[in-house]
Amino acid sequence: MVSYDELFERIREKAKFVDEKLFEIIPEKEPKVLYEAARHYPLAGGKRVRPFVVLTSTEAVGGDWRKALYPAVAIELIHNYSLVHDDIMDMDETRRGKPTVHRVWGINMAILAGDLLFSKAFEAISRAEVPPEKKAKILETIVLASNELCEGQAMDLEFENREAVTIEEYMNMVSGKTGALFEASAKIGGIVGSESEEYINALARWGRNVGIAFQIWDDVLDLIADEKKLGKPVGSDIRKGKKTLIVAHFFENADEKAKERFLKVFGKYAGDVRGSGIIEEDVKAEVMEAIELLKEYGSIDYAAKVAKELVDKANEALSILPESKARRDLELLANFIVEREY
Ligand code: GRG
Repeated sequence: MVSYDELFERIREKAKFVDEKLFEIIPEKEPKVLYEAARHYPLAGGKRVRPFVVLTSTEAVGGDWRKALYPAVAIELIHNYSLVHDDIMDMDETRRGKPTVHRVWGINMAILAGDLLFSKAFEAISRAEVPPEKKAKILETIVLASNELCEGQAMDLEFENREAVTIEEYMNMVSGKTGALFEASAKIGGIVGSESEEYINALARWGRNVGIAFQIWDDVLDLIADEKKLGKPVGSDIRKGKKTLIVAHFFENADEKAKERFLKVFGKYAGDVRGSGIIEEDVKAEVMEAIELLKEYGSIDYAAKVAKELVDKANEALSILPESKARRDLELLANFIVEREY
């Protein structure tokens, strides 16, 4: 197995430059409560993968990554904004190992902190040291990705009211919810560093496929990963009734009896079972049975295969770019996404 340590080191190195500009855009300022809430997730951590994709894409087309710093910050701000609002919609308790923004500051302030992060993204773009034509293209890319993010999120919310979704519906949802911002990250890096539409399109294709693979692999890990490495109980998506590619495949292939057995568990333990009279060990056993059903129909293997194929497709798109350390880093990152165990 390849060692990814050097790649992680480069992500951490670039993150320092990103964070310098990120906290310049969202400083400590009055009204204190608003800025504290807005700075909460950026301060709590995060891998800064999307900014790394922006900067490395600029390098991969022969550009100067420093010129891409403000656009990279804009992408991270949009990402953090979407997390704040997503956590409100899901009423999630923790994010990046800390209590969610709405839990600390209340829903109204969390909505506002999210709005601030969104508008700050456009302030970051306005500061980008690129010619006006490039700035216009960056702006268009961010706006179109934000539209798609909303559409993907809306589809995901709507899935909650359904018993099942098709593979096609899932792929459309995830393409917007996770693929669009990864595509925008790589594309914007390309715009900053190059005039070549061919290069920019290749990077965009890479980003979209990697983003989708990232989400699918996340869903696979929820079912197969080591609980300690993952930091959450195995099968938490089954407890919540999350419509993943795995579940979509199962519903398209399982017989009625198997579906019935699966539905007895799926989505039935969304909340904390403590104090409800339900025994955690029993829930665990039921969830394991549901996972066995998914295995029986090859649904987990199917999703893992789709994620790996998307990564291959992504890296193939990069083959038109000149060979470089930056291109290699993008390929490595894509490979890591479907090899990680957490
Ligand atoms: C942008 C206008 C606009 C609206 C947003 C709320 C919403 C609409 C969309 C939700 C999108 C969402 C939460 C997608 C999930 C993305 C995802 C895979 C998050 C986890 O990303 P990581 O692992 O997280 O990169 P870190 O913490 O490392 O940054």
